Amino acid sequence: MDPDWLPFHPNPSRPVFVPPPGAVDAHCHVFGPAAEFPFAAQRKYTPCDAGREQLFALRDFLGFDRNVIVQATCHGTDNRAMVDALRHSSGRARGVASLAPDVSDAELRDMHEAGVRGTRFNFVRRLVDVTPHDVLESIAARIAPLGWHVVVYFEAADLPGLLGLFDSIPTDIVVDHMGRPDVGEPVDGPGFERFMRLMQDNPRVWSKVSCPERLSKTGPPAYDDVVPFARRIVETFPDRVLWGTDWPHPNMKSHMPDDGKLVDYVPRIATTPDRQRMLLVDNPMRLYWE
Ligand code: 0GY
Repeated sequence: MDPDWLPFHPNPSRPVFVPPPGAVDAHCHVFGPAAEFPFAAQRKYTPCDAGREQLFALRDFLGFDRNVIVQATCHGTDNRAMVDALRHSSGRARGVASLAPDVSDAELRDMHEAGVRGTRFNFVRRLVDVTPHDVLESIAARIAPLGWHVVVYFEAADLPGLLGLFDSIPTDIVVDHMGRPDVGEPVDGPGFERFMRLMQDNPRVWSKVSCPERLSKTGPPAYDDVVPFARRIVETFPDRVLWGTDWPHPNMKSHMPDDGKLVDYVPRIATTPDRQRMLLVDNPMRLYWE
């Protein structure tokens, strides 16, 4: 574990907000345990262990029914820890894999059978080395026939350079953490407008309205400055939004969020029972379980 690594919250509070029945935590990870599932040689960080039992216990404690487990970069393209978690979830978890360009059809079929429904393209340079766009296009073409989608993670400043790639992707595209807006700028400023336009122009683009803890400058537990951004997306595109805890919160250096408080953030961005049900149940079920 890196010397400055912050382990996940050992004792999160019980949320006041009760998620609707069938709620899905649509962005979370497993790390190892390293003794069973070693981290990748090319990783940019070495986290604490955070295995499937701990994830499933948190799911139950927070009042959620299901998880979408996203392959974390510390495991590279070795998806075994994530797939193992899916196989032990009794059908209550789906996965998003990181794929090497030479992944075989048999490996893709195995992953599909375990519950993988997407691949992640990561453009955040502190997390991964650059992969050429033509390689990513060929991976997108491989997973499209399986009915999978592409999850993308990028910094707001990099969006203009990615638009051509996004246009070429034949599947749904799910953007992590609202494209990481600078929440010090106005919600109707040019940076966030560019992201809103991406969703407006391309009906296949979805957004996770997760991770206020990563974006906030005003800080925990309320993350007030992120609320207008997330609420704007939820209200404009209610059927293309997802939410997740991001447990076990890789690379949080300023503080470790209390997962219960993160759940209490949900009704502030999805302010009616209808919107909450779409965000937490209908949308993730359509994308990952249908
Ligand atoms: C997140 C965010 C981060 C890390 C990863 O796969 C990862 O390592 O996604 C980050 O450091 O911003 O969504 O978990």
